[in-house]
Amino acid sequence: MLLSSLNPHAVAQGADIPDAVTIADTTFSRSDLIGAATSVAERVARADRVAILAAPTPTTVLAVIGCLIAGVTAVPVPPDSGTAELAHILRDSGAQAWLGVAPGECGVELPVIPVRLHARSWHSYPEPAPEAAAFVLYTSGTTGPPKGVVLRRSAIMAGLDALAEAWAWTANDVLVHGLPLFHVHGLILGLLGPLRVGSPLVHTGKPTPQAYARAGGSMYFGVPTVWSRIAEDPESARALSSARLLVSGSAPLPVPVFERIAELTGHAPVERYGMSETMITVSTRADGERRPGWVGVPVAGVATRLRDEHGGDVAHDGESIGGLQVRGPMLFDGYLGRAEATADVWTEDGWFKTGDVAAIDADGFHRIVGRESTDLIKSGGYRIGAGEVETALLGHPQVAEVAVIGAPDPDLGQRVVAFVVLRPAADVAPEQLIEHVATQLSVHKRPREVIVVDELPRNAMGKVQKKRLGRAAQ
Ligand code: MLC
Ligand code: AMP
Repeated sequence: MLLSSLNPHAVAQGADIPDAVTIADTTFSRSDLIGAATSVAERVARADRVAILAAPTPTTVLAVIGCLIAGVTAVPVPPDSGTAELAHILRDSGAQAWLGVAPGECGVELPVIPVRLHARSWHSYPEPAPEAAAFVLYTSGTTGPPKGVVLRRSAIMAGLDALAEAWAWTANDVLVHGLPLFHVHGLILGLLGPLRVGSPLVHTGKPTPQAYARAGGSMYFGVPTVWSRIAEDPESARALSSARLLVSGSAPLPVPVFERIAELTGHAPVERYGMSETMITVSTRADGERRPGWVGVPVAGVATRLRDEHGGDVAHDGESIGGLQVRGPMLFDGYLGRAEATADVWTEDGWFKTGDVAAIDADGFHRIVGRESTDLIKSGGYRIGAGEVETALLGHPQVAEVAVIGAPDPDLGQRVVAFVVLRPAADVAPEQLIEHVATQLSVHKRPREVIVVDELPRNAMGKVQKKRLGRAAQ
Protein backbone atom coordinates (compact mmCIF):
# COMPACT_ATOMS: atom_id res chain seq x y z
CA MET A 1 0.00 0.00 0.00
CA LEU A 2 2.94 2.32 -0.51
CA LEU A 3 1.35 5.10 -2.53
CA SER A 4 3.78 7.81 -3.51
CA SER A 5 0.97 10.31 -3.35
CA LEU A 6 -1.09 12.16 -0.79
CA ASN A 7 -3.47 13.10 -3.52
CA PRO A 8 -6.66 11.03 -3.17
CA HIS A 9 -6.62 10.43 -6.95
CA ALA A 10 -4.06 7.73 -6.27
CA VAL A 11 -6.45 5.64 -4.19
CA ALA A 12 -9.26 6.42 -6.62
CA GLN A 13 -7.75 4.16 -9.28
CA GLY A 14 -9.82 1.31 -7.79
CA ALA A 15 -13.60 1.10 -7.57
CA ASP A 16 -15.52 4.17 -6.37
CA ILE A 17 -16.43 4.30 -2.67
CA PRO A 18 -20.07 5.40 -2.33
CA ASP A 19 -19.67 6.64 1.28
CA ALA A 20 -16.05 7.83 1.38
CA VAL A 21 -16.69 10.68 3.84
CA THR A 22 -19.82 11.40 5.89
CA ILE A 23 -19.81 14.64 7.84
CA ALA A 24 -22.55 16.96 9.12
CA ASP A 25 -25.33 15.02 7.31
CA THR A 26 -23.49 15.06 3.97
CA THR A 27 -22.03 11.95 2.35
CA PHE A 28 -19.50 12.18 -0.45
CA SER A 29 -18.59 9.27 -2.68
CA ARG A 30 -14.90 9.08 -3.46
CA SER A 31 -15.46 10.39 -7.00
CA ASP A 32 -17.68 13.21 -5.74
CA LEU A 33 -15.07 14.19 -3.21
CA ILE A 34 -12.34 14.30 -5.80
CA GLY A 35 -14.44 16.25 -8.29
CA ALA A 36 -15.47 18.82 -5.68
CA ALA A 37 -12.00 19.12 -4.13
CA THR A 38 -10.37 19.47 -7.55
CA SER A 39 -12.70 22.36 -8.24
CA VAL A 40 -11.45 23.91 -4.97
CA ALA A 41 -7.87 23.20 -6.13
CA GLU A 42 -8.46 25.18 -9.30
CA ARG A 43 -9.57 28.21 -7.30
CA VAL A 44 -6.76 28.05 -4.73
CA ALA A 45 -3.88 26.87 -6.92
CA ARG A 46 -2.23 30.28 -7.29
CA ALA A 47 -1.79 30.73 -3.51
CA ASP A 48 1.14 29.33 -1.51
CA ARG A 49 -0.50 29.15 1.90
CA VAL A 50 -4.12 29.57 3.00
CA ALA A 51 -5.99 29.48 6.30
CA ILE A 52 -8.95 27.14 6.80
CA LEU A 53 -11.44 27.74 9.63
CA ALA A 54 -11.56 24.07 10.49
CA ALA A 55 -15.11 23.43 11.76
CA PRO A 56 -16.26 19.83 11.25
CA THR A 57 -18.07 20.51 7.98
CA PRO A 58 -18.03 19.43 4.32
CA THR A 59 -16.48 22.82 3.50
CA THR A 60 -13.44 22.05 5.66
CA VAL A 61 -13.05 18.59 4.14
CA LEU A 62 -13.13 19.97 0.58
CA ALA A 63 -10.81 22.86 1.48
CA VAL A 64 -8.19 20.53 2.98
CA ILE A 65 -8.33 18.05 0.10
CA GLY A 66 -8.34 20.88 -2.44
CA CYS A 67 -5.07 22.16 -0.94
CA LEU A 68 -3.54 18.70 -1.04
CA ILE A 69 -4.48 18.29 -4.69
CA ALA A 70 -3.16 21.74 -5.67
CA GLY A 71 -0.03 21.55 -3.50
CA VAL A 72 -1.02 24.60 -1.43
CA THR A 73 0.01 24.62 2.25
CA ALA A 74 -3.03 24.58 4.53
CA VAL A 75 -3.14 26.30 7.93
CA PRO A 76 -6.08 24.81 9.87
CA VAL A 77 -7.44 27.28 12.43
CA PRO A 78 -9.56 26.26 15.45
CA PRO A 79 -13.07 27.53 14.68
CA ASP A 80 -13.51 28.80 18.24
CA SER A 81 -10.29 30.86 18.13
CA GLY A 82 -10.51 34.22 19.86
CA THR A 83 -9.24 37.44 18.41
CA ALA A 84 -5.67 37.36 19.80
CA GLU A 85 -5.12 33.76 18.72
CA LEU A 86 -6.59 34.37 15.26
CA ALA A 87 -4.46 37.45 14.66
CA HIS A 88 -1.34 35.59 15.81
CA ILE A 89 -1.94 32.57 13.57
CA LEU A 90 -2.68 34.71 10.53
CA ARG A 91 0.36 36.97 10.95
CA ASP A 92 2.74 34.19 11.96
CA SER A 93 1.72 31.80 9.17
CA GLY A 94 1.65 34.39 6.40
CA ALA A 95 -1.62 32.90 5.12
CA GLN A 96 -2.70 34.80 2.01
CA ALA A 97 -6.44 34.08 2.13
CA TRP A 98 -9.19 32.21 3.91
CA LEU A 99 -10.29 29.15 1.99
CA GLY A 100 -13.98 28.53 2.70
CA VAL A 101 -15.39 30.50 5.58
CA ALA A 102 -13.83 33.57 7.29
CA PRO A 103 -14.31 34.24 11.00
CA GLY A 104 -15.29 37.55 12.55
CA GLU A 105 -13.08 40.61 12.82
CA CYS A 106 -9.63 40.04 14.37
CA GLY A 107 -7.58 42.93 13.02
CA VAL A 108 -6.05 40.97 10.12
CA GLU A 109 -8.02 41.27 6.88
CA LEU A 110 -7.69 38.48 4.31
CA PRO A 111 -9.59 37.80 1.08
CA VAL A 112 -11.93 34.79 1.07
CA ILE A 113 -11.75 32.07 -1.58
CA PRO A 114 -15.13 30.34 -1.59
CA VAL A 115 -15.58 26.56 -1.43
CA ARG A 116 -18.54 25.54 -3.57
CA LEU A 117 -20.00 22.22 -2.45
CA HIS A 118 -21.68 21.48 -5.77
CA ALA A 119 -18.95 22.53 -8.23
CA ARG A 120 -16.96 19.73 -9.90
CA SER A 121 -13.73 19.64 -11.93
CA TRP A 122 -11.86 16.71 -13.42
CA HIS A 123 -8.60 18.54 -14.09
CA SER A 124 -5.57 16.46 -13.14
CA TYR A 125 -2.76 17.82 -10.95
CA PRO A 126 0.68 16.23 -10.66
CA GLU A 127 1.77 15.14 -7.14
CA PRO A 128 3.86 17.95 -5.58
CA ALA A 129 7.37 17.22 -4.30
CA PRO A 130 7.46 14.99 -1.19
CA GLU A 131 9.29 17.68 0.76
CA ALA A 132 6.57 20.29 0.06
CA ALA A 133 4.81 21.51 3.23
CA ALA A 134 1.28 20.11 3.44
CA PHE A 135 0.29 21.79 6.71
CA VAL A 136 1.31 24.33 9.27
CA LEU A 137 -0.39 23.19 12.51
CA TYR A 138 -0.41 25.60 15.44
CA THR A 139 0.44 24.08 18.80
CA SER A 140 1.15 25.44 22.27
CA GLY A 141 4.54 25.66 23.96
CA THR A 142 5.35 26.27 27.61
CA THR A 143 5.71 30.01 26.97
CA GLY A 144 4.62 32.47 24.30
CA PRO A 145 1.92 32.10 21.67
CA PRO A 146 1.46 28.85 19.69
CA LYS A 147 4.14 27.86 17.16
CA GLY A 148 3.51 26.63 13.61
CA VAL A 149 4.56 23.00 13.11
CA VAL A 150 5.51 22.43 9.46
CA LEU A 151 4.61 18.95 8.22
CA ARG A 152 5.80 17.89 4.80
CA ARG A 153 3.85 15.55 2.53
CA SER A 154 6.30 12.65 2.86
CA ALA A 155 6.08 12.79 6.68
CA ILE A 156 2.31 12.45 6.53
CA MET A 157 2.47 9.56 4.09
CA ALA A 158 5.07 7.74 6.21
CA GLY A 159 3.10 8.40 9.40
CA LEU A 160 -0.17 7.11 7.98
CA ASP A 161 1.38 4.03 6.36
CA ALA A 162 3.08 3.09 9.63
CA LEU A 163 -0.28 3.26 11.43
CA ALA A 164 -2.08 1.28 8.73
CA GLU A 165 0.54 -1.44 9.21
CA ALA A 166 0.38 -1.40 13.04
CA TRP A 167 -3.41 -1.44 13.15
CA ALA A 168 -4.02 -3.69 10.09
CA TRP A 169 -6.11 -0.78 8.79
CA THR A 170 -7.52 -1.52 5.33
CA ALA A 171 -10.20 -0.42 2.88
CA ASN A 172 -12.52 -2.89 4.63
CA ASP A 173 -12.60 -0.70 7.74
CA VAL A 174 -15.06 2.08 8.49
CA LEU A 175 -13.50 4.74 10.70
CA VAL A 176 -15.65 6.69 13.17
CA HIS A 177 -14.65 9.72 15.23
CA GLY A 178 -15.87 13.17 16.22
CA LEU A 179 -12.56 14.92 16.83
CA PRO A 180 -11.63 18.45 15.77
CA LEU A 181 -10.19 18.87 12.27
CA PHE A 182 -7.30 21.18 13.21
CA HIS A 183 -4.91 18.79 14.96
CA VAL A 184 -2.94 15.68 14.08
CA HIS A 185 -5.48 13.33 15.69
CA GLY A 186 -8.74 14.34 13.99
CA LEU A 187 -7.34 15.91 10.81
CA ILE A 188 -4.33 13.88 9.75
CA LEU A 189 -5.09 10.48 11.23
CA GLY A 190 -8.85 10.94 11.19
CA LEU A 191 -9.43 12.48 7.74
CA LEU A 192 -6.32 11.88 5.64
CA GLY A 193 -5.89 8.36 7.07
CA PRO A 194 -9.18 7.04 5.62
CA LEU A 195 -8.51 8.82 2.30
CA ARG A 196 -5.09 7.21 1.97
CA VAL A 197 -6.17 3.75 3.11
CA GLY A 198 -9.44 3.90 1.15
CA SER A 199 -11.70 3.21 4.15
CA PRO A 200 -14.92 5.21 4.61
CA LEU A 201 -15.04 7.84 7.36
CA VAL A 202 -18.02 8.78 9.51
CA HIS A 203 -17.46 12.03 11.43
CA THR A 204 -19.99 12.20 14.26
CA GLY A 205 -19.87 15.93 14.97
CA LYS A 206 -19.61 16.01 18.74
CA PRO A 207 -17.92 12.81 19.98
CA THR A 208 -20.73 11.73 22.32
CA PRO A 209 -21.14 8.10 23.44
CA GLN A 210 -24.53 7.94 21.71
CA ALA A 211 -23.15 9.23 18.40
CA TYR A 212 -20.30 6.69 18.51
CA ALA A 213 -22.78 3.90 19.29
CA ARG A 214 -25.04 4.87 16.37
CA ALA A 215 -22.26 5.05 13.78
CA GLY A 216 -21.63 1.31 13.40
CA GLY A 217 -17.97 1.49 12.38
CA SER A 218 -15.13 -0.99 12.63
CA MET A 219 -12.47 1.43 13.97
CA TYR A 220 -13.03 4.22 16.48
CA PHE A 221 -10.67 7.06 17.45
CA GLY A 222 -11.03 9.01 20.67
CA VAL A 223 -9.13 11.03 23.23
CA PRO A 224 -9.29 9.64 26.80
CA THR A 225 -12.10 12.06 27.76
CA VAL A 226 -14.22 10.54 24.98
CA TRP A 227 -13.44 6.99 26.17
CA SER A 228 -14.14 7.82 29.80
CA ARG A 229 -17.54 9.28 28.86
CA ILE A 230 -18.26 6.09 26.85
CA ALA A 231 -17.18 3.96 29.83
CA GLU A 232 -19.85 5.72 31.89
CA ASP A 233 -22.57 4.90 29.36
CA PRO A 234 -22.71 1.07 29.29
CA GLU A 235 -25.42 0.87 26.64
CA SER A 236 -23.42 2.97 24.15
CA ALA A 237 -20.22 1.14 25.07
CA ARG A 238 -21.77 -2.26 24.41
CA ALA A 239 -22.78 -1.12 20.91
CA LEU A 240 -19.07 -0.86 20.09
CA SER A 241 -18.51 -4.58 20.66
CA SER A 242 -19.08 -5.20 16.94
CA ALA A 243 -16.09 -2.98 16.07
CA ARG A 244 -12.61 -4.30 15.30
CA LEU A 245 -10.35 -1.69 16.96
CA LEU A 246 -10.89 1.04 19.55
CA VAL A 247 -7.97 3.48 19.54
CA SER A 248 -7.09 6.00 22.26
CA GLY A 249 -4.50 8.74 22.14
CA SER A 250 -3.48 12.39 22.64
CA ALA A 251 -3.33 12.00 26.44
CA PRO A 252 -2.91 9.21 29.00
CA LEU A 253 -5.80 6.71 29.11
CA PRO A 254 -6.50 6.04 32.80
CA VAL A 255 -6.17 2.34 33.63
CA PRO A 256 -9.73 2.10 35.10
CA VAL A 257 -11.13 3.51 31.84
CA PHE A 258 -9.07 1.02 29.80
CA GLU A 259 -10.42 -1.83 31.93
CA ARG A 260 -14.04 -0.69 31.87
CA ILE A 261 -13.98 -0.26 28.08
CA ALA A 262 -12.44 -3.73 27.69
CA GLU A 263 -15.12 -5.20 29.96
CA LEU A 264 -18.08 -3.48 28.25
CA THR A 265 -16.99 -3.82 24.62
CA GLY A 266 -14.84 -6.95 24.67
CA HIS A 267 -12.00 -4.92 23.12
CA ALA A 268 -8.90 -3.85 25.01
CA PRO A 269 -8.23 -0.37 23.58
CA VAL A 270 -5.20 0.19 21.35
CA GLU A 271 -3.15 3.06 22.83
CA ARG A 272 -0.84 5.17 20.78
CA TYR A 273 1.45 8.08 21.57
CA GLY A 274 2.23 11.07 19.40
CA MET A 275 2.69 14.79 19.06
CA SER A 276 1.92 17.50 16.54
CA GLU A 277 5.66 17.57 15.81
CA THR A 278 6.07 13.83 15.30
CA MET A 279 2.70 12.38 14.33
CA ILE A 280 2.31 8.94 15.97
CA THR A 281 5.60 7.26 16.85
CA VAL A 282 4.62 4.55 19.36
CA SER A 283 1.55 2.32 19.43
CA THR A 284 0.21 -1.01 20.56
CA ARG A 285 -0.53 -3.22 17.59
CA ALA A 286 -3.67 -4.90 16.27
CA ASP A 287 -1.79 -8.21 16.50
CA GLY A 288 0.12 -7.48 19.72
CA GLU A 289 -0.18 -7.09 23.46
CA ARG A 290 -2.37 -4.26 24.84
CA ARG A 291 -1.17 -3.40 28.30
CA PRO A 292 -3.14 -0.84 30.35
CA GLY A 293 -1.02 2.21 31.14
CA TRP A 294 1.46 1.47 28.34
CA VAL A 295 1.47 2.88 24.79
CA GLY A 296 3.27 0.07 22.97
CA VAL A 297 6.23 -0.17 20.63
CA PRO A 298 7.72 2.13 17.97
CA VAL A 299 5.82 2.05 14.65
CA ALA A 300 7.57 1.21 11.36
CA GLY A 301 10.59 3.42 10.70
CA VAL A 302 10.75 4.87 14.25
CA ALA A 303 13.57 4.56 16.77
CA THR A 304 13.27 5.78 20.39
CA ARG A 305 15.69 6.24 23.28
CA LEU A 306 15.70 7.59 26.84
CA ARG A 307 18.16 10.16 28.11
CA ASP A 308 18.89 11.39 31.65
CA GLU A 309 19.38 15.09 32.42
CA HIS A 310 23.08 14.86 31.49
CA GLY A 311 22.38 13.25 28.13
CA GLY A 312 23.35 9.78 29.40
CA ASP A 313 21.69 6.53 28.40
CA VAL A 314 18.81 5.22 30.57
CA ALA A 315 18.28 1.46 30.95
CA HIS A 316 15.31 -0.13 29.17
CA ASP A 317 14.19 -2.05 32.24
CA GLY A 318 10.58 -0.86 32.44
CA GLU A 319 11.32 1.06 35.65
CA SER A 320 14.03 3.66 34.98
CA ILE A 321 12.65 6.89 33.57
CA GLY A 322 14.22 9.42 31.23
CA GLY A 323 13.47 12.04 28.59
CA LEU A 324 11.96 10.33 25.53
CA GLN A 325 13.69 11.08 22.22
CA VAL A 326 12.46 9.87 18.83
CA ARG A 327 13.60 9.60 15.23
CA GLY A 328 11.62 8.66 12.14
CA PRO A 329 10.33 9.67 8.71
CA MET A 330 7.10 11.20 10.06
CA LEU A 331 8.75 14.01 12.04
CA PHE A 332 8.15 17.70 11.30
CA ASP A 333 10.52 20.05 9.48
CA GLY A 334 10.61 22.70 12.23
CA TYR A 335 8.62 25.54 13.76
CA LEU A 336 7.73 28.08 11.09
CA GLY A 337 10.09 31.06 11.20
CA ARG A 338 11.64 29.97 14.53
CA ALA A 339 15.10 28.57 13.88
CA GLU A 340 16.13 28.87 17.51
CA ALA A 341 13.08 27.11 18.95
CA THR A 342 13.53 24.42 16.30
CA ALA A 343 17.20 23.91 17.16
CA ASP A 344 16.28 23.64 20.85
CA VAL A 345 14.15 20.53 20.35
CA TRP A 346 16.78 18.50 18.45
CA THR A 347 19.85 16.84 19.90
CA GLU A 348 23.18 17.31 18.15
CA ASP A 349 22.99 13.77 16.82
CA GLY A 350 19.58 14.27 15.24
CA TRP A 351 16.98 13.03 17.76
CA PHE A 352 13.79 14.96 18.59
CA LYS A 353 13.35 15.71 22.29
CA THR A 354 9.66 15.06 22.96
CA GLY A 355 9.59 16.75 26.39
CA ASP A 356 7.83 13.64 27.73
CA VAL A 357 9.25 11.43 30.44
CA ALA A 358 8.96 7.70 29.78
CA ALA A 359 10.09 4.20 30.71
CA ILE A 360 10.80 1.44 28.18
CA ASP A 361 10.88 -2.25 29.11
CA ALA A 362 13.12 -5.00 27.76
CA ASP A 363 10.52 -5.86 25.06
CA GLY A 364 10.49 -2.26 23.81
CA PHE A 365 7.12 -1.43 25.42
CA HIS A 366 6.76 2.27 26.33
CA ARG A 367 5.06 3.88 29.32
CA ILE A 368 4.58 7.67 29.31
CA VAL A 369 5.11 8.94 32.85
CA GLY A 370 4.46 12.65 32.37
CA ARG A 371 5.92 15.82 30.93
CA GLU A 372 9.24 17.44 31.80
CA SER A 373 7.52 20.83 32.12
CA THR A 374 4.41 21.38 34.23
CA ASP A 375 3.66 24.37 31.99
CA LEU A 376 2.25 22.22 29.20
CA ILE A 377 -1.27 21.19 30.13
CA LYS A 378 -3.35 18.48 28.43
CA SER A 379 -7.05 19.09 28.89
CA GLY A 380 -9.55 16.93 27.02
CA GLY A 381 -6.62 15.98 24.73
CA TYR A 382 -5.89 19.63 23.87
CA ARG A 383 -2.36 20.89 24.47
CA ILE A 384 -2.51 24.23 26.29
CA GLY A 385 0.48 26.33 27.33
CA ALA A 386 0.25 27.82 30.82
CA GLY A 387 2.16 30.82 29.45
CA GLU A 388 -0.38 31.71 26.76
CA VAL A 389 -3.27 31.61 29.24
CA GLU A 390 -1.24 33.72 31.70
CA THR A 391 -0.50 36.30 28.97
CA ALA A 392 -4.19 36.48 28.07
CA LEU A 393 -5.20 37.02 31.71
CA LEU A 394 -2.48 39.64 32.26
CA GLY A 395 -4.01 41.48 29.29
CA HIS A 396 -7.13 42.05 31.42
CA PRO A 397 -6.97 45.54 32.99
CA GLN A 398 -7.95 44.33 36.46
CA VAL A 399 -5.42 41.51 36.74
CA ALA A 400 -2.08 42.20 38.46
CA GLU A 401 -0.47 38.75 38.71
CA VAL A 402 -1.40 35.27 37.55
CA ALA A 403 -0.20 31.67 37.61
CA VAL A 404 -1.88 28.95 35.56
CA ILE A 405 -1.62 25.23 36.27
CA GLY A 406 -3.16 21.95 35.12
CA ALA A 407 -5.04 20.32 38.01
CA PRO A 408 -6.08 16.64 37.89
CA ASP A 409 -9.61 16.23 36.53
CA PRO A 410 -11.63 13.00 36.29
CA ASP A 411 -13.24 13.98 32.95
CA LEU A 412 -10.63 16.11 31.16
CA GLY A 413 -7.46 14.51 32.55
CA GLN A 414 -6.28 17.95 33.56
CA ARG A 415 -8.28 21.13 33.86
CA VAL A 416 -6.88 24.64 33.49
CA VAL A 417 -6.90 26.48 36.82
CA ALA A 418 -5.80 30.12 37.10
CA PHE A 419 -4.68 31.73 40.36
CA VAL A 420 -5.14 35.47 40.05
CA VAL A 421 -4.08 38.50 42.11
CA LEU A 422 -6.36 41.42 41.27
CA ARG A 423 -5.37 45.08 41.13
CA PRO A 424 -6.37 47.21 44.15
CA ALA A 425 -10.10 48.01 44.18
CA ALA A 426 -10.69 45.68 41.24
CA ASP A 427 -14.24 44.51 40.75
CA VAL A 428 -14.36 41.55 38.40
CA ALA A 429 -15.96 38.11 38.76
CA PRO A 430 -14.02 34.90 37.97
CA GLU A 431 -16.58 34.15 35.22
CA GLN A 432 -15.63 37.38 33.45
CA LEU A 433 -11.97 36.39 33.47
CA ILE A 434 -12.85 32.95 32.10
CA GLU A 435 -14.87 34.62 29.35
CA HIS A 436 -11.95 36.97 28.62
CA VAL A 437 -9.66 33.99 27.87
CA ALA A 438 -12.38 32.24 25.82
CA THR A 439 -12.74 35.29 23.57
CA GLN A 440 -8.99 36.04 23.29
CA LEU A 441 -7.66 32.49 22.78
CA SER A 442 -10.00 29.54 22.17
CA VAL A 443 -12.99 28.34 24.12
CA HIS A 444 -11.15 25.08 24.90
CA LYS A 445 -8.22 27.00 26.44
CA ARG A 446 -10.34 28.84 28.97
CA PRO A 447 -9.66 28.17 32.66
CA ARG A 448 -12.37 25.97 34.11
CA GLU A 449 -11.70 27.66 37.44
CA VAL A 450 -10.29 31.07 38.46
CA ILE A 451 -9.19 31.34 42.09
CA VAL A 452 -8.60 34.88 43.39
CA VAL A 453 -5.75 35.02 45.94
CA ASP A 454 -4.02 37.82 47.85
CA GLU A 455 -0.57 36.74 46.72
CA LEU A 456 1.15 33.94 44.79
CA PRO A 457 3.57 31.64 46.61
CA ARG A 458 7.10 32.51 45.44
CA ASN A 459 10.55 31.12 46.23
CA ALA A 460 13.53 33.22 47.32
CA MET A 461 14.26 34.03 43.65
CA GLY A 462 10.73 35.39 43.23
CA LYS A 463 9.64 32.49 41.00
CA VAL A 464 6.06 31.27 41.46
CA GLN A 465 5.95 27.85 43.12
CA LYS A 466 3.42 26.09 40.93
CA LYS A 467 3.74 22.78 42.78
CA ARG A 468 2.30 24.46 45.89
CA LEU A 469 -0.56 25.87 43.81
CA GLY A 470 -1.16 22.39 42.39
CA ARG A 471 -1.70 21.04 45.89
CA ALA A 472 -4.09 23.93 46.66
CA ALA A 473 -6.20 23.17 43.56
CA GLN A 474 -6.82 19.47 44.31
C1 MLC B 1 -18.52 26.75 27.67
N1 MLC B 1 -18.79 26.86 26.38
C2 MLC B 1 -18.44 28.08 26.02
C3 MLC B 1 -17.90 28.74 27.14
N2 MLC B 1 -17.98 27.89 28.15
N3 MLC B 1 -18.51 28.69 24.86
C4 MLC B 1 -18.05 29.95 24.77
N4 MLC B 1 -17.52 30.63 25.81
C5 MLC B 1 -17.43 30.07 27.00
N5 MLC B 1 -16.91 30.74 28.01
C6 MLC B 1 -19.40 25.81 25.56
C7 MLC B 1 -18.60 25.28 24.40
O1 MLC B 1 -18.64 26.12 23.28
C8 MLC B 1 -19.32 23.99 24.11
O2 MLC B 1 -20.52 24.23 23.45
C9 MLC B 1 -19.63 23.50 25.49
O3 MLC B 1 -19.58 24.64 26.34
C10 MLC B 1 -18.67 22.43 25.99
O4 MLC B 1 -17.38 22.89 25.79
P1 MLC B 1 -16.16 22.20 26.51
O5 MLC B 1 -16.51 22.02 27.93
O6 MLC B 1 -14.96 22.96 26.19
O7 MLC B 1 -16.06 20.84 25.73
P2 MLC B 1 -16.10 19.41 26.28
O8 MLC B 1 -17.45 18.81 26.06
O9 MLC B 1 -15.57 19.34 27.66
O10 MLC B 1 -15.07 18.74 25.29
C11 MLC B 1 -14.55 17.48 25.53
C12 MLC B 1 -13.98 16.96 24.21
C13 MLC B 1 -12.98 18.00 23.67
C14 MLC B 1 -13.30 15.65 24.50
C15 MLC B 1 -15.10 16.74 23.23
O11 MLC B 1 -12.07 18.32 24.69
C16 MLC B 1 -12.27 17.53 22.41
O12 MLC B 1 -12.81 17.53 21.32
N6 MLC B 1 -10.99 17.14 22.55
C17 MLC B 1 -10.15 16.68 21.46
C18 MLC B 1 -8.82 17.35 21.45
C19 MLC B 1 -7.90 16.78 20.36
O13 MLC B 1 -8.35 16.39 19.31
N7 MLC B 1 -6.62 16.73 20.60
C20 MLC B 1 -5.66 16.15 19.70
C21 MLC B 1 -4.39 16.96 19.66
S1 MLC B 1 -3.25 16.16 18.51
P3 MLC B 1 -21.22 23.24 22.43
O14 MLC B 1 -22.53 23.86 22.11
O15 MLC B 1 -20.28 23.15 21.27
O16 MLC B 1 -21.37 21.93 23.18
C22 MLC B 1 -2.30 15.19 19.53
C23 MLC B 1 -1.35 14.23 18.91
C24 MLC B 1 -1.85 12.91 19.29
O17 MLC B 1 -2.44 15.24 20.72
O18 MLC B 1 -1.15 12.14 19.96
O19 MLC B 1 -3.01 12.67 18.93
P1 AMP C 1 -0.08 17.58 20.86
O1 AMP C 1 1.02 18.31 20.34
O2 AMP C 1 -1.34 18.26 21.10
O3 AMP C 1 -0.16 16.57 19.88
O4 AMP C 1 0.31 16.90 22.23
C1 AMP C 1 1.35 15.99 22.34
C2 AMP C 1 1.46 15.48 23.75
O5 AMP C 1 0.32 14.71 24.12
C3 AMP C 1 2.61 14.55 23.96
O6 AMP C 1 3.83 15.24 24.11
C4 AMP C 1 2.18 13.82 25.22
O7 AMP C 1 2.47 14.58 26.37
C5 AMP C 1 0.67 13.73 25.06
N1 AMP C 1 0.24 12.41 24.58
C6 AMP C 1 -0.14 12.06 23.35
N2 AMP C 1 -0.52 10.76 23.32
C7 AMP C 1 -0.38 10.28 24.57
C8 AMP C 1 -0.61 9.01 25.20
N3 AMP C 1 -1.10 7.97 24.52
N4 AMP C 1 -0.32 8.90 26.51
C9 AMP C 1 0.16 9.93 27.22
N5 AMP C 1 0.38 11.16 26.69
C10 AMP C 1 0.11 11.33 25.38
